[in-house]
Amino acid sequence: MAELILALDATDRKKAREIAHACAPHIDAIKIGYPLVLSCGLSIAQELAEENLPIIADFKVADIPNTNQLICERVFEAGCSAVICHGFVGMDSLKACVAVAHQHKGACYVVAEMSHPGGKEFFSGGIAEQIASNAMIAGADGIIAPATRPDRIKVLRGFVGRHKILSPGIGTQGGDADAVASLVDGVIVGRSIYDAADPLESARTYAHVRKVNPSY
Ligand code: NUP
Repeated sequence: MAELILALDATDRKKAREIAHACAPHIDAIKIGYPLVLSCGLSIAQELAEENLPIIADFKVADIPNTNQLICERVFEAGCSAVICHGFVGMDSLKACVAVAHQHKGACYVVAEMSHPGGKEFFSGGIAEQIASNAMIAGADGIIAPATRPDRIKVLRGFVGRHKILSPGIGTQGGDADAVASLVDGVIVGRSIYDAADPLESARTYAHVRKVNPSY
């Protein structure tokens, strides 16, 4: 079954909290990132945790190992249960994120290939495969792979086995939830829910992915 993960990139605290609260019964996790955290501060994680849902910090951490460690420590101290980091910075940087995540009994997901059109420029020619493979060697809990390219999800699945694949790019970016739900462990939806006239109703229309059985 694929989890439905709300990418809460709203930049207004009140609006973000209202959307999270309204959508909570239909989603499995809330993903926060720079738009919301730079608007409201990292303390928003604790506020959103009141919905009793895991909070995934999408900071695409991509620095030297020491800085990665410091960033991830702040993320987990703030109450997040997972962090998303980049893999292209190298195994040592990746391992620093995984170590902090696991010290806090949290999870670390690694961006293997990005969902936007420009994601094909550098995450290509075997690079995404290498990142996915390194993510597994580093002990990461899974990868991020593009819902805009289901064929690529299938390829990357071969490198991560039963580890989790979380997949953004649904709706506004053109990806089809129904085309990827059986291929992944988590479907990430942002604007199509939080920018909808009725976010609750939109979350409901995606909630069926939570009942789809895996085909891998
Ligand atoms: O490859 C990626 N694509 C992507 O869209 C990796 C990501 N982490 N994301 C994030 O997923 C992006 O930053 C945003 O928070 C969410 C997708 O949002 P939307 O396009 O559904 O609004």
